[in-house]
Amino acid sequence: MHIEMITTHPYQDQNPGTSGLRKKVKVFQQPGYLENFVQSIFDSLEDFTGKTLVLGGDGRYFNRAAIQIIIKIAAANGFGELLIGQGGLLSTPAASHIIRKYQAFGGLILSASHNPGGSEEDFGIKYNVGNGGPAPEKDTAAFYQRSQSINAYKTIAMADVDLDNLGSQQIGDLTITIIDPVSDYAELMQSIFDFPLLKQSISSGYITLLFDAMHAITGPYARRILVDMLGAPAESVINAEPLEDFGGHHPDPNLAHAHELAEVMFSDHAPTFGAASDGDGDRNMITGSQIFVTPSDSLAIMAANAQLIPAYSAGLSGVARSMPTSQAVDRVAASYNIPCYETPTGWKFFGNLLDVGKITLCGEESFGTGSNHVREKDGLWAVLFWLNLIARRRQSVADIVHEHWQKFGRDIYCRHDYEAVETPIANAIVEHLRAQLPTLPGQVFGEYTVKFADEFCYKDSVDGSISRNQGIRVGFTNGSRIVFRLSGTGTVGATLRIYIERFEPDSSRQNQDAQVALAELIELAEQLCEVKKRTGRVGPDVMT
Ligand code: G16
Repeated sequence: MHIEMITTHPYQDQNPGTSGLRKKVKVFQQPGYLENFVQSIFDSLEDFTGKTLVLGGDGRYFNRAAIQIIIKIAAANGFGELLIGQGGLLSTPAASHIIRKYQAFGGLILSASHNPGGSEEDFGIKYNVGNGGPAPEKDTAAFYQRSQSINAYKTIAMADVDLDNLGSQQIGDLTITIIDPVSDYAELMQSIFDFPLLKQSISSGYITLLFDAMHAITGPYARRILVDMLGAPAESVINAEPLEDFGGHHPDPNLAHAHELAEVMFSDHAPTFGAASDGDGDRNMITGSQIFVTPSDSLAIMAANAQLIPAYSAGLSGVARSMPTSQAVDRVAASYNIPCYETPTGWKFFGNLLDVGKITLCGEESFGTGSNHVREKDGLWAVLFWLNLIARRRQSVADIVHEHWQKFGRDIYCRHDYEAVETPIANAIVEHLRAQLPTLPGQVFGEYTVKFADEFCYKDSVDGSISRNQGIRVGFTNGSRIVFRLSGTGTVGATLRIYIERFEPDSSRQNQDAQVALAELIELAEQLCEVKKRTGRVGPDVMT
């Protein structure tokens, strides 16, 4: 194996965001761009010679080409084995599981998640560490720092690897194994949930379902698990073929983008249960006949019912949510007397808590829920969790949600996104908010009195690391909150996210439309941040 050193020059923009490096495909196609970033990762890691690297992606445009480039760089850098999903495919949760199961050194996952794909759209790459989870901030900071001074990367001259046939081949000291991307993951799901009960509930017609794979990675996983293993009719999985451009759509599981599913679920022929997942299979949207379950409520309901699922029957050690996620799960934790942790946005912040067993379940408002079974959020796991719940409780999704609200109260919640805002304007909005923080406490706005106003700073209770500037919070004396933060996953300009919530204990007032119930707070959010005024927009681009 002849190692070549290729001279390169640094790119200034390789600072990973909330979840890896995400850019337009054209940016990644620049000479040496992907190569630099991968070499920067390897240069920042230690002691991997002869060890195993997991490699796969969501199948979007540039996935296959990127995998061939990475294989050669990994070979030149001394990895001993590459485990690659057949066709270059691996969902993010499956990659996390495979890293853990085969005790790999780490993995590279190629995805820009829910962002659109295609030659003019987005691509992404992230490194996951040996626990199967996203690299922590100290690692991503090291990757970025290395990328700023890199002047050469290592590669080898070799023919492209056949990604489509299962099996192993030897290139010098490197073993390359093409693995079935689904089977290990399907086996894991079978070990967590009550598959015989699910099979029976589906075959008896008690549960009917519709899963929208959005032409992204979960198609093959959903077909194997829901159709082949659990016996759901083939037409229960729609848009199941992974496509390089996701059929021209955003593979983003929300009511706006998963509209085909949404139309059915709110029609008079809706099945019992409907769900969708995103580009790389880690997000989930849960719906029932005539009802959409917010991700924050979904997390709380899962926590409240976890003992009905075989893998969690002994109860939960604790739960966690990202800061902007609603406080619904906090109420469940308080009533079960288990700890509830509040972390910054980004799945990587759950890793330590899961590793030391402080939490069993965790989730985010951004359509992510997961548990200690892997170190990523997991779309199909959430789907199976809900199916198992429906089968055990013998209740509709709507009844499960309404009963939960009656018992714990409802945290009425919404998120407004202003996308592709010019970066200087977005930064000025944040500065404007920051400037108000000292004077907001005590101020009264209608029925809302500000209790606290701050910028969220997180101290990891396991390793003591501190993450500052994780979003601006304005909390009110009645428990309501408005949170402002800039997204770390966009590729154009800046996305301002505004998260709004209000607690409603009165069951006669819990069935209100969220936008209506939160109208006063939405208005107040504009008063505080002036996003409409400063951008000239009339409203948010996306409301979830
Ligand atoms: C990623 C992260 C999540 C985060 C989400 C939104 O999800 O893994 O932890 O909540 O981005 O982040 P932001 O608000 O910064 O855009 P995914 O599904 O895009 O990988």
